Amino acid sequence: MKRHISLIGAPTDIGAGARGASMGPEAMRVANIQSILESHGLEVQDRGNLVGPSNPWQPPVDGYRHLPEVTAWNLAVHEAVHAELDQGRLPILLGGDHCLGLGSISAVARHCREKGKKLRILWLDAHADFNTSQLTPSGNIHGMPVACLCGLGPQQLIEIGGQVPAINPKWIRQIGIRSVDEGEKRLVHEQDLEVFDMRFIDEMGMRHTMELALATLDANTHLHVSFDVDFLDPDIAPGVGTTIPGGPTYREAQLCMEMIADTGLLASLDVMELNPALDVRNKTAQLAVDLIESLFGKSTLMRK
Ligand code: B3U
Ligand code: MN
Ligand code: MN
Repeated sequence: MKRHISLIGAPTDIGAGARGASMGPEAMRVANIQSILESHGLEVQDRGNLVGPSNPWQPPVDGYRHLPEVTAWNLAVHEAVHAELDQGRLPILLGGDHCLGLGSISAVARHCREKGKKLRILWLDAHADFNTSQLTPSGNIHGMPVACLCGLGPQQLIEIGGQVPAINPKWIRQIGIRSVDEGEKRLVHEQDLEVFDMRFIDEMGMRHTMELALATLDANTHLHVSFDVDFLDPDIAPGVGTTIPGGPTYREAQLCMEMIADTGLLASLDVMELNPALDVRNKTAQLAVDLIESLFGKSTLMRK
C-alpha cells in the first residue's frame, strides 16, 4: 500500500435522488480524516475541493437527470484522480454522490493501462449501480456508474477514460448488495457481474465472502475500493440518501476493511454518498473514518 495519500473533495449531489451529499467532503474533514490517517504514519495531503456546476434539480431528460453537469463533474474527478496516481500517490475521493465513481475508476483504469497493472475493483454498496437510461426508475445517474464503466451508457460518459469500455465486468466484485431494480437484475446477470449480495454474506459469512472477493490478486494488482456508505446497515450509518435495511453490521464492515488491508494492495479509494443533511451528529462520517483506519491497516494487535 502506498503511504502517500491525497484527499480530493468532490462536493456535489448532481447524480443523486436526495440533496446533501455535496456536504460529504466537509463532514469527513470535520471527522478528522486527515489527522487520523496521519496518526497511523501515513503522509496525507488535502487537495481541497474540485469545482463544478451547481445542482439545477431538474427532472430527467431522455432517461438522465443532469447529464451535462454529471459529465462536467466526472471530467474534473477523472483528471484529479489520474494526476495523483501519476505522481505515485494514493487518491481518496471524498464524495459526493456515486455517479463520480465513473470519473474516479476510469482514471484508475487509464493509470493501470499506462503502467501495465492488473485492476481489481471492490464495489461496496447496497445497490448494484448498474442501471441504464432504459432501465432506471429514477433517471439518477448515481444508479448507473458501473454500467457506464462497462460501456453501457451515453457516449459522453462512457468515453471519459479514453477507452470504451473503461473496464471489463470481470474486474469487479460487488459486496453488500441488497437493492437491485428489476431490469437492472437482468443486466447484472447478462453481464455476469460477480455479486456477493447480503444473502451470500448471511449464508457464508463476511470472512469467506472476502476470501472469494480477494482471490486471484497478485503483486501487480491495483486494488481500488469504491465505498458507498449506504453499504453499511442504516442502524449504524443513517447519513446516506438511500438507506436500505439489512446491511453489514459494524463488526462485519470492520472485518471487510481489515481483510482488504491485509492484501497490502489498496491503491485508490472512493468514499461516496455520505449525506450530512441526513446524519445524526456526524456519526456516519465518524464511522466512515473509523472504517477507513482499518482499511489502511489499523489493527487491535500487532499483525504476525
Ligand atoms: N437503483 C435505484 C436507487 C439507487 C441506486 N443507487 C442509489 N440509489 N444510491 C436507482 O435510482 O437507480
Ligand atoms: Mn452506489
Ligand atoms: Mn448505494
